Amino acid sequence: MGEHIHYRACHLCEAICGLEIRVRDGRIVSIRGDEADPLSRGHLCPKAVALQDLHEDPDRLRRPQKRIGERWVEVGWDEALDDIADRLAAIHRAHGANSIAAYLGNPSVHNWGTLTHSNAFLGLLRTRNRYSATSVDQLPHQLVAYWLYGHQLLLPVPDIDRSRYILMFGANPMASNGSLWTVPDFRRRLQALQARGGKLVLIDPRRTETAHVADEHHFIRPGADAAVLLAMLNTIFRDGLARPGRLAAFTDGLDAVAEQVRPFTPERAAVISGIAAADIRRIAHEFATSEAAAAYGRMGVSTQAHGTLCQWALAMLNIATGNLDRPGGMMFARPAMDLVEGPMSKPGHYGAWSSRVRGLPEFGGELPVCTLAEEILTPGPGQVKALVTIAGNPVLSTPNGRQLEQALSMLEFMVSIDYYRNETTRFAHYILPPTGPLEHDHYDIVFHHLAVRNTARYNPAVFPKPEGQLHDWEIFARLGRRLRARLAPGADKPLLHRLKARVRDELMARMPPHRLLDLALRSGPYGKRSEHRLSLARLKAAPHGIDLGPLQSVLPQRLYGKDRRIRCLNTVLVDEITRYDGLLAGQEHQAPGAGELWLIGRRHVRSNNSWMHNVQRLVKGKPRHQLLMHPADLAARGLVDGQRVCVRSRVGSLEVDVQATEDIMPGVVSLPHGWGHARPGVQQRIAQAHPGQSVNDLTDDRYFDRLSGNAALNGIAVTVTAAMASIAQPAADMRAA
Ligand SMILES: Nc1nc2c(c(=O)[nH]1)N[C@H]1C(S)=C(S)[C@@H](COP(=O)(O)OP(=O)(O)OC[C@H]3O[C@@H](n4cnc5c(=O)[nH]c(N)nc54)[C@H](O)[C@@H]3O)O[C@H]1N2
Ligand SMILES: Nc1nc2c(c(=O)[nH]1)N[C@H]1C(S)=C(S)[C@@H](COP(=O)(O)OP(=O)(O)OC[C@H]3O[C@@H](n4cnc5c(=O)[nH]c(N)nc54)[C@H](O)[C@@H]3O)O[C@H]1N2
Ligand code: SF4
Ligand SMILES: [Mo]
Repeated sequence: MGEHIHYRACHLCEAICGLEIRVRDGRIVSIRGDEADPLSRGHLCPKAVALQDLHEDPDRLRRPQKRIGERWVEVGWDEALDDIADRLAAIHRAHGANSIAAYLGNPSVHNWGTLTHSNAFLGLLRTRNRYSATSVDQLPHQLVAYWLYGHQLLLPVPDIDRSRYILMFGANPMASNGSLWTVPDFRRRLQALQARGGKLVLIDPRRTETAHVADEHHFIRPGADAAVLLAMLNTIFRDGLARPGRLAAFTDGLDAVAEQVRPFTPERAAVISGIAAADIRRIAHEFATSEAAAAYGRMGVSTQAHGTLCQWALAMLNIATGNLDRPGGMMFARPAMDLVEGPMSKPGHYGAWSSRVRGLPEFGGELPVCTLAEEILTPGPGQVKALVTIAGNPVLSTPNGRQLEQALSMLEFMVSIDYYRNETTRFAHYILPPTGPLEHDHYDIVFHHLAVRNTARYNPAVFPKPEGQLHDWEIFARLGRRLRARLAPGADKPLLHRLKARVRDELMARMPPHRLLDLALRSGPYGKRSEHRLSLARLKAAPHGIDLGPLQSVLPQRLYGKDRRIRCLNTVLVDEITRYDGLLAGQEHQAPGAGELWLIGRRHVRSNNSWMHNVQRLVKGKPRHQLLMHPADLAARGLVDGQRVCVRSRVGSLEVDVQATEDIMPGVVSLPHGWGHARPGVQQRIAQAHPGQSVNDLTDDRYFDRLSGNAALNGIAVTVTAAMASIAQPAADMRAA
C-alpha cells in the first residue's frame, strides 16, 4: 500500500501516449501525461483518465458468464472452458471447419496478449470464415501495401516532424489522434510544421476539428476522391513534375501509371467532386514542388466505394514525386519488435479463396465482414453455425447491424471474449472476460510500426491480477489446449508431427507475451547485434520508453520479397482504373437520387468506437450523436434545427435529433458510429442512459469496395424527413388551441 507512481503507455487508441498513473492505497488518484515519453512527450487526451473508470466499472465483467435463455449466471473457468470446447468440437465435427466463424475487434490489436496467443487458438479451427474490424477500416491500405511493397504491414506514415506539406484526405486526427499514423500530440507537431513555413491541406466533406487547424480545407462530395487523386496524379505527369529520384532504381511500372491516369482530367474530377479544377491543379503543383511532402488518407478514403483505388492513387502521388521513404515525406517506421522481418511475419495473400455466398475475395486469411450475416443466414454446406468474437462489437460497428442481430440470434453456439455484455456479446452463450487493461503488462506490438519516431516501451501491470481471473492470452491458451484434445487435428499425420504440435502448443501456453517480446527484441533490429542491445531487461529499466531516433530511409532493403522492388501496377488495378473511367464517362458514379442525401460518419475525442460510453466523465455534457445537416438542406425539407427526424436508407431507418451546421457540405449529413445502446440485454448502465442511434442500422452490407471487400461506410444514400413524433406534436398543439 502507500503511494506509487506507475508509468504506462495508453492502449486505447493508436497514439500510444505515455501516462503517469498515481496510485494510493490501491486506488488511482491521478492520470497525467508522461513528459519523459520520447514519443508522446506528455500528451494525453480525455480518454486516458477514463482508464480509471474502466478499471473500477461495476458493469465490467470479472467472471465467466453463461446464458440460459434470457438469464445470465456466473460459472467457473474450468466448467465454462470445458463446455465451450465440447460444443465447438461437436459443431466442427457435425458441420465442418468452416461452420465456425471468428470475428476480431479493434482492441485485439491494442492488446498484446491477444496478438501473441489468439492465432494458435484460431488456427485450430481451420476455418475460412475469419473476420475482423480490418474490413470496416483499413483493408484497402493493407491490400495496396501488399501489392506495392510486398507486405501488408509496410504502411508508410507522414514524417510530420520534418515535413513541409501534408495533403490529407478523409482523416480527422484532431478527434482520432491519428490513425495508421501514430502521432501523439498531432496539434503541437502541426504547429511546429506551420512555424517552419509548412502547410496542411485537407479534403473532407465536413469542416472538421482538423479543418479548423489546417491551412486550407476543401469540401468534397463523398466517394469522389478517386477522381480528384487520379487527376492530381495526371497533372503531375503531364506537367513534367514526376521526379521519383532514387526510388526509380527499384520501382517498376511508373510510366505505365502515367499512361493509365491520362483520361482523368481536373475538369472531370471537378464535376463529380465539387472541387474546382484550378484548385486540383494548384494543389498538385504545390505538392509536387514542395521539398518534403506527404499525401495521406484515412477512414474517409478507405471505407468508401473506391477505397483501394484511393489508397493506390495516394501511394502513387508519393512515389511519383519521390516523397516515399524521404525525410519529411511518407516514411516507414522500424520497430524494435518487427512484424515485417521477424519470424512472426505474415506478408499477406489475396483471393486464395472466396466467400461462399457472395464470392468476395479473402485477404491475408480473412473475409470481408460485410458478408458475415449472410454467411450465417444462408443455408447450405459451409453455412456458419457458431461464432467466436474477440474484443469486438460488430452489431454496432459493421454495416446493416440489424441484419447481423437477426443472424446472431440464429446461431447454434456463440462465445465472446470481452469484458462487457454489449450489443453483440449479449447474443453469446458464454462471455469470457479477460483481466482489465491495467491488470496486465503492456508493450505495443502494432503501433510502433506506424509511429512518427522509433521508440520502444514496456510497462508492467499497474495492479496485480485479481484472484480467479485470466489474461486474454491465458484464455486462448487454455481454450486451445482443450480444443486440440477434442479435435485431434492432424490425427492422420505421423506421431512425430502430432507430438511436435503438442509441444509447440504447450510451449505457447506457458510462454507469456513478455517472454516472446524478450526473444523478439534480442533478435530484432535494435537487438544483440546493434548498439542498443535491447532486451526486456533494458526496457524494464527504462519505464518511460527508449528513444531509437527519427525515422530513417529503409528502402529498398525493407521491401518484402526476393527482388525488393516496388510494383506500381497489376492487372487487377488496371481493370479497376478502366472500370472507374467507364463509371465517370457513363455518369454512373454513385450520386444520390432526387431528394436524397449522402450519409457520412464522424468521431469525437471523448468517444472510442462503441465501447467507452459507459464512462460518465466521457459521455456527460451536451449530447453529440445528432445528425449534422446543412441549413439549406433543412430548409428544403421544411425542417428546423433541433427537430426529431427520420433517416432512411435501403436497409433501415432510425430517428434522431438534427443539428443545423454550416460546417457540413450541402447534400451531406453526418452521424457518428458506436452509439445505439438502447437494446435489450445490454449491461452498461451509463451507456444505456445516453443511448444514441447506431449509424450502422443505416449503412449497407451490399455497398463495399469491390477490390478489397471493405465496407463502404461513407456515402450512403439516405432520405431525411420529419419524424412521426415531431409531426404529431404540432397537431396536438392545434387541438389544444
Ligand atoms: N459507420 C461506421 N462504422 C464503423 C466505423 C466508422 O467510422 N463508421 N469505424 C470502424 C472502425 S475503424 C473500427 S476499428 C470498428 C470497431 O469495431 P469493433 O472492433 O467491432 O468494436 P469496438 O467498439 O472497438 O468494440 C470493442 C469491444 O472490445 C472489448 N474490449 C476492449 N478491450 C478489450 C481487451 O483487452 N480484451 C477483450 N477481450 N475485449 C476488449 C470492449 O469491451 C468492446 O466490447 O468500427 C468500425 N465501424
Ligand atoms: N476519439 C477517438 N479516437 C479514435 C477512435 C474513436 O472512435 N474515437 N477510433 C480509432 C479508430 S479504430 C480509427 S480507425 C481511427 C480513425 O481515424 P480517422 O480516419 O482520422 O478518423 P475519422 O473521424 O474516421 O475521419 C474520417 C474523416 O473522413 C471524412 N469523410 C467521410 N467520407 C469521406 C469521403 O468520401 N471523402 C473524404 N475525403 N473524406 C470523407 C469524415 O468527414 C471524417 O472527417 O481513429 C481512432 N481514434
Ligand atoms: S490520445 Fe489515445 S493513446 Fe493518447 S491518451 Fe488519448 S486515448 Fe490514450
Ligand atoms: Mo479503426
